[in-house]
Amino acid sequence: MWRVFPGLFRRRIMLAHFKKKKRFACLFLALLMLTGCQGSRGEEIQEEKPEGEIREEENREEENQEPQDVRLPQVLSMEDNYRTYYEVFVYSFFDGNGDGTGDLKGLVEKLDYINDGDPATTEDLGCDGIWLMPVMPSASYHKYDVMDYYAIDPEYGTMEDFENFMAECDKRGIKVILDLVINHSSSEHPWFKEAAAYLAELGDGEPSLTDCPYVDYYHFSKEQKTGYSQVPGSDVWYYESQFSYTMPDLNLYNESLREEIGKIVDFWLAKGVGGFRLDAVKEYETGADSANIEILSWFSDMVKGKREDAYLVGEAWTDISTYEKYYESGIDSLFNFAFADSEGIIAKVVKGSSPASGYGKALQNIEERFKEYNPDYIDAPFYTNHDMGRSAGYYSGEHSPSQTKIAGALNLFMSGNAFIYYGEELGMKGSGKDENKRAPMYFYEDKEAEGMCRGPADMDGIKMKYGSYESQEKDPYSVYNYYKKAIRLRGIYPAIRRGSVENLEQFADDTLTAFSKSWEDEKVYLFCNLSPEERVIPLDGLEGEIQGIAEELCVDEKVPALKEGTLTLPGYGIVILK
Ligand SMILES: [Ca+2]
Ligand SMILES: [Ca+2]
Ligand SMILES: [Ca+2]
Repeated sequence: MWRVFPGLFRRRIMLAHFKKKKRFACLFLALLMLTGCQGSRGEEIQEEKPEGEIREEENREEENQEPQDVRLPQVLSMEDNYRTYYEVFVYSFFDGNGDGTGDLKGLVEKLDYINDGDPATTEDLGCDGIWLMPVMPSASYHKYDVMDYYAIDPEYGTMEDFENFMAECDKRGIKVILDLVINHSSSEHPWFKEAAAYLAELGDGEPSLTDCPYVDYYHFSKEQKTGYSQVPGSDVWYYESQFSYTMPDLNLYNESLREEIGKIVDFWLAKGVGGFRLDAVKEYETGADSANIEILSWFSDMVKGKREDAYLVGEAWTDISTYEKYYESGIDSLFNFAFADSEGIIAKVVKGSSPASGYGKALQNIEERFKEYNPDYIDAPFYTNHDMGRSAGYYSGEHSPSQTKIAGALNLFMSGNAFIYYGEELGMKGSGKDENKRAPMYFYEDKEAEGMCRGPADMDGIKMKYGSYESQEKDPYSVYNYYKKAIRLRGIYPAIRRGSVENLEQFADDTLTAFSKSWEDEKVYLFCNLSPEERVIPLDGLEGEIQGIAEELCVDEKVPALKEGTLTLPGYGIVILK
């Protein structure tokens, strides 16, 4: 049977929510009175109803014994590997000691922004995972060239600061994965310095691994091959350095190095880290995918042997027909590049340069493809990262704010671990050189405000398109409040977070994508309108399957309606039917 009054249904849902959290209700109402009732529409019922009226409806609710469909976002056990990750560049996030550079103390100060640990509060984003970009000592500002795998870069703080950060994340149910860069080390790493000095001294002779075992930790050669640099002080020896001469490539087939990497993993797991993001896995052996798969297989088995629930995600920045094969290694996840960046599936369907119907189709298609290589794979969708231009710059014109929002949802409504790059939830800008993509987290308009970071030295001045967190937080229709609601919906519905997709081809067209997601006994139907115009959609064939509108995610005050089997969906609106 169709529900005639979706608005009423939504109110009931919110009341169910309200009843469940009676403990928090009084405090919440008091807070609302103090804050002038602002927030996202997710909480609108508590906001708009005077206390007396809520009581009245609550009683009616009890009489009716309506099913209580809606829950708070799930609090996951640390073992659970279907989360919402927030990618943090510590350098540009928040400065805890006033030197202008972000650090671990600053990050801890702003952890409540990411997750305050209370599922009943909605002042936080509600992410339950953090991908921490490299924090180990490094000669570069981005720290993707490690000088010591067992320490914290002094710019970011001390090991004690890190331990404190881990404890604070643990309190909040945030699983932390560490960026582990083992394709290469820094040319300042003692292993490399010792090996390079030994070879410079040796000249044209044959190196002895007894005299210097580190010679075999890297790829040294007397031949200057592509991607090789000259060993300092030697006119005989070269070393592989695919990214930069400051980043000598490690030889991941060396057994002693593998043992060392095992110790590094032990060290960080003992600190409470929940897993690793593996940098540049496609370059482990450049141009040799099967070797890379073999190395990943070794790494994955090694880590899982130490901790079964450790989560591993690899960065293989290439086309999907290549990185899907990397699932053969048994690694949990590979970043799903096909959906990311300015020319990925998400941006293309939002811009309209490819049909919206392709999104639902692609979701169903990737399941089949990835499963073929690893039935236990966990997708790792993301939309942008620190190597890509900020997504707010992908769209221009009057609909660009709506496009920026809905694209974020298309990432967050994908199954697996969805990743958000810091600041995307504010629609931050930044493109061109890498430094621009890593601008200071825009907490406040005032650049001099306490805790605001300076950002990378070579960064250009960046003109932001949307306001800072401080201003967006107050606007119910801001990019920030949209993202926050999308994250929350992801957390509430297991089918969204981990469900299997069935594309609903019969409803899809150039500007509409529709699909269902199922997980255990939950099935939700998502309709996404990727055009600025309202769409009227007869839901033929879904009679008996759908009770009504469970949730909406819309870009402005217009909300969807479902009446007598016909769905009305505002421009750039998403509806979740159940
Ligand atoms: Ca600092
Ligand atoms: Ca919360
Ligand atoms: Ca390599």
